[in-house]
Amino acid sequence: MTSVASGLSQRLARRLAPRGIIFDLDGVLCFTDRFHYEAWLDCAREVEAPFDWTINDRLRGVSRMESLEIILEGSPHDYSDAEKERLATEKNERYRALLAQMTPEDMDPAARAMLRGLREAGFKLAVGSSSKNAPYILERLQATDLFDAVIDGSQIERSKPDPEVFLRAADALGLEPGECLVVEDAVAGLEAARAGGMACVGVGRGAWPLHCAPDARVEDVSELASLLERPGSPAAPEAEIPGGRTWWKEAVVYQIYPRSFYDANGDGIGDLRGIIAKLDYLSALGVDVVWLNPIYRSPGVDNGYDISDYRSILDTFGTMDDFDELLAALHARGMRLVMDLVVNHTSDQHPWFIASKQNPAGEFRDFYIWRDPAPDGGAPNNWGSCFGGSAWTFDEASGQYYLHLFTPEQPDLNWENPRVRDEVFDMMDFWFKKGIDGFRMDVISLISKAGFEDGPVRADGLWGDYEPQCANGPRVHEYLHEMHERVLTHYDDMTVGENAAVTPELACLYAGFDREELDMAFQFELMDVDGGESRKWTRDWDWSLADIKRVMTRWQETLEGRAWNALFWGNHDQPRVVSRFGDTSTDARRKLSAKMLATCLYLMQGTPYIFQGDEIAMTNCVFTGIDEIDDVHTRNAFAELMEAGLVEPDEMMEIINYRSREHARTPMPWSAETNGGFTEGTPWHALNPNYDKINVEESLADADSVFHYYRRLIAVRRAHEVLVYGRYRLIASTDEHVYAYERLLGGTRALIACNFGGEAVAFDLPEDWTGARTILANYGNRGDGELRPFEALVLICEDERKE
Ligand code: TEU
Ligand code: CA
Repeated sequence: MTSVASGLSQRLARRLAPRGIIFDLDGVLCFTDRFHYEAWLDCAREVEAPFDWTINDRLRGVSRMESLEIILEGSPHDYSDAEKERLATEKNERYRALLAQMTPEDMDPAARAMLRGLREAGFKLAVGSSSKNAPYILERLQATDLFDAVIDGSQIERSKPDPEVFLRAADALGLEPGECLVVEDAVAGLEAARAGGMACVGVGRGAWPLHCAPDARVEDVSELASLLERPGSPAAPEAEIPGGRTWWKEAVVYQIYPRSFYDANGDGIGDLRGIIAKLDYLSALGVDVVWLNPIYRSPGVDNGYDISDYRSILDTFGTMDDFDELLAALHARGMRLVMDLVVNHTSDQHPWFIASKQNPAGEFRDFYIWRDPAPDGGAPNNWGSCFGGSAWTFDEASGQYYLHLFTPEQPDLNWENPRVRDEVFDMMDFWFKKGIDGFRMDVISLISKAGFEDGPVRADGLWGDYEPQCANGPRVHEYLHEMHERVLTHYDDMTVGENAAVTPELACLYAGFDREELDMAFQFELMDVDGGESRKWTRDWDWSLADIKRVMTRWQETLEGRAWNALFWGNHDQPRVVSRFGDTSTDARRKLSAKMLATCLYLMQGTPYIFQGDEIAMTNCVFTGIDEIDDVHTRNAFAELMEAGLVEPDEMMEIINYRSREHARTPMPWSAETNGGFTEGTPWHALNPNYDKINVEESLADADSVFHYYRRLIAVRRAHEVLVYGRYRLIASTDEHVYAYERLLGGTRALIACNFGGEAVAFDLPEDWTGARTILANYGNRGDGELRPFEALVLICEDERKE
């Protein structure tokens, strides 16, 4: 039995190579809830207290005497200690009598098979239960023989959360506590494991407080097999992992656009309590990190990217208490929180800007970028704003222009001013001290400007391009390094920059392992393969797989060993991925292609980012008029291009229906009910009309859904270190339909093969792959000599390759 740990979550793998596994019995290997329920019901009747399943749920993992106290809270009578003793004893007797009803069928055959498999693989197994009934239950289940040792309540003096029971079990197996892994469903059990210095796996969807958060989670105990399987592939030594192992490299991020996620108070707008209400959903998906689009106070000209107070929550989204609760609830589930940091610009309603504008001689003037008019009285240069019109707005009172790369309501901060940096860094500290886990940094590559000369005229012929003088400017690395020194280095955080115009070489500067700037950089070359930003509002949107392969391979190869990728197919600024690069012509194709796209990208080297709704393969809408569009970028572009006579209205709608970021912002459909169950009120934005068919409820109910595939994809990535840290190698590089690549780490290799086309194509596995094991397949199996339409396959092999 070699290095079983390699199959565990990396966090766990680092902690130990388990030789023994200690199982809690009740709630993990069998369920005795209904017997407890019946026994307590009798007791409650006797003491004339109410009793139902909700009360019964509260008794889970709670000692017998404490349970009795909870029930007695509802009783009109008082009981002496002796009577309480009698009541508890009688409950126990009834319970034990009821246990006689248990049969071997009360243990899931998959769990039984898993236990046998683990023993064959050389693990020593024990049961560690605080219940005196454990041996009897095992006997009823005919499961006693599956274990090398059983420690039950009669053998210990102190029950969980005291570690005694697990320490005794380890001892009985002849192992050190550090060599054992505990499998538990209850908080007290996880606390006991932690107190005993053992690693632990949490079973079920429980919300575990951080102090005892399990090292790995499974929904059902039988899934433990896939966590522990695969002897023979040693986790790579630390030295083989450039930049080392970190939690954010292993994590999967889920992006929430709060306005459109879930509305808890019926005002039609998503909110923080709405997110809290859906955390079990995220936990079931298996994501590790949530990134929230801006939730700060804002006039909402650009849906939150115009911030007027960095330290307050927008009323519409809730209160700071709601925020604290959300953060604690995420942490309790072992998830982390990343906030949006928007510091290239503020809102024009931010007190700094109000002061800056009001008083040209005052201390805040220099917080922003003011310039005198050009000699002709016009704007200082020809730069156009990203969101239409000039990038300069004139202020009558002072006779100067201020710079805004986005709307006039988003004036750019002057990072040259050290006081601006002090304020930003202080504000970051404020959020870190609250306990957040990182930042996604909005257009961070634009914060250092230089030159202020006219830029080359853009493709639309209307304005000059600010990018050559604003993107990746001369002091940007100095600023980020300062941010790292003064803030980031003090926290175990993750940071990802949104980097306009970043090349792989530049990403190695922003996010190089040895640079002390950011952890990752979002690149936009992939988003640009269909004409993306540079030719944004055109119909020229052809793309080819060759372009995708070229872009992604260059990023993978250039960053290898030097920096870390951020992998995304879409976000709140992009149309829906399945409409863009997949096939939505039939439901079957939509699902297959969505699964294929996720497999192809998320198993490359880098941290995957899932945009809300992509896990159920939401699609673009068909908008019929500009009045259906809320987004300021799309609306301004429409107005400007129309006025310049550059496009016709029909053509513009066609372009919007392909490209607009509006598609990403329609509310999340939770069910087929009115308004997709997103709100009980009137939604701030119409839902995609296909919500009756494409919604979360449907996806959860269908075992073959895109959601469940994403769940497996995430679990597979978590279980195989090669899929996180392995080197990327493109194969079949000239194939026009198939994107295939390998990942290599130590003696382990994985193969990912995806057919991007709607026709079956011939595809022979490379020779040394034919015997490999399939670990994920969107058709559920492997075809022969071909890849079917939109097929995705993932194979793994642990033999040392003969090269
Ligand atoms: O986006 C920056 C950015 O590159 C956008 O101009 C993007 O190209 C555009 O949204 C596509 O329509 C960031 C935020 O992600 C975006 O939501 C904000 O509107 C923008 O910054 C300004 O803060
Ligand atoms: Ca609301």
